[in-house]
Amino acid sequence: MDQADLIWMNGELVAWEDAKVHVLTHALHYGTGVFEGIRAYETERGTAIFRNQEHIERLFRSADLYYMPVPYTQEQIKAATHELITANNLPACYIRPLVYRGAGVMGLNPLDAPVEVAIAAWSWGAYLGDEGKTKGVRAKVSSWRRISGESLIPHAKASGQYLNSVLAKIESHKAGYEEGILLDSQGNVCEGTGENLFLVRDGKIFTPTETGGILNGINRRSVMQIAADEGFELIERDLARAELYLADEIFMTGTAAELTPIREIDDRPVGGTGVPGPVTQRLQKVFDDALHARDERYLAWNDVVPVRATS
Ligand code: PPE
Repeated sequence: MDQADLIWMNGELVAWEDAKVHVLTHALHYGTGVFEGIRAYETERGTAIFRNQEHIERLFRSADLYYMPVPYTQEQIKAATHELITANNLPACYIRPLVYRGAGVMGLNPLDAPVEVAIAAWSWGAYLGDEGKTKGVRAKVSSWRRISGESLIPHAKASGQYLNSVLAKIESHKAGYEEGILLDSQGNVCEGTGENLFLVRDGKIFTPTETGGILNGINRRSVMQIAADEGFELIERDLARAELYLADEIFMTGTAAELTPIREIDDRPVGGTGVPGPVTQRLQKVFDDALHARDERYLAWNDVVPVRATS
């Protein structure tokens, strides 16, 4: 990975190589952490963090769902993201806030373990490759089902829950695909290992509902807003696996992946040709403009860092 100079750890900026934890950190043993993935873009207004407030709100909600009181306010975390970007002089970056149970208590009751917070930032290119973003990726329906609300809290972005995504990602890579698509416990289409999923059929856009155990992505909601503003009909409903094969277009959204088309699903070229279709291309263009503060309609989504990065 592309290292930066400093990491924000419990209120201090420390050198990247000194941002360490004890091996008895509770989260390391039991997955008791929650995190966010946020991107900041180089824009004409300076470095702009995309929907920073919404990500910080979700971080706090995830922490609350797992009984972790965050020892900072949302305003302090937001100020920390600005401070970190400025201190590292990053014009564009991926930001990873992590709230976790630290060391001091062993066993499954973590309530007496300290809650710690770290925020790292580094530059991270196209998550599924540059070619993936333009031409689309090859995906495979995973044999692993997405975690369900019967055992965990799919709405939370919690560290331990990602073992589910890790299994699906490894399986898809070993089989020669770039991404795995997980069905939910009912067998309906759910999402990618780190992305929400949309499909287009006869000009209409479809995406799974929140009750199916998806992580309700911030980019999912952004693209839904853009689709509505662009006059597309968008329907949230359960989607059968076969609808992936019948789709004219399929794409995924996520902070890391941004908007990435799927060109092949289970070895079938999407829409017959595998070439990203017009709806995907239109949404990708407007979304990219929104990310880079180029679209007047969405400027409220761009949280501009007050100090400009110098090159
Ligand atoms: N589902 C999952 C399971 C998920 O991890 C993400 C984000 C999304 C949907 C999309 O959410 P949003 O980013 O709010 O639109 N995945 C993050 C982690 C990726 C990683 O490899 O780490 C991300 O994109 O930052």
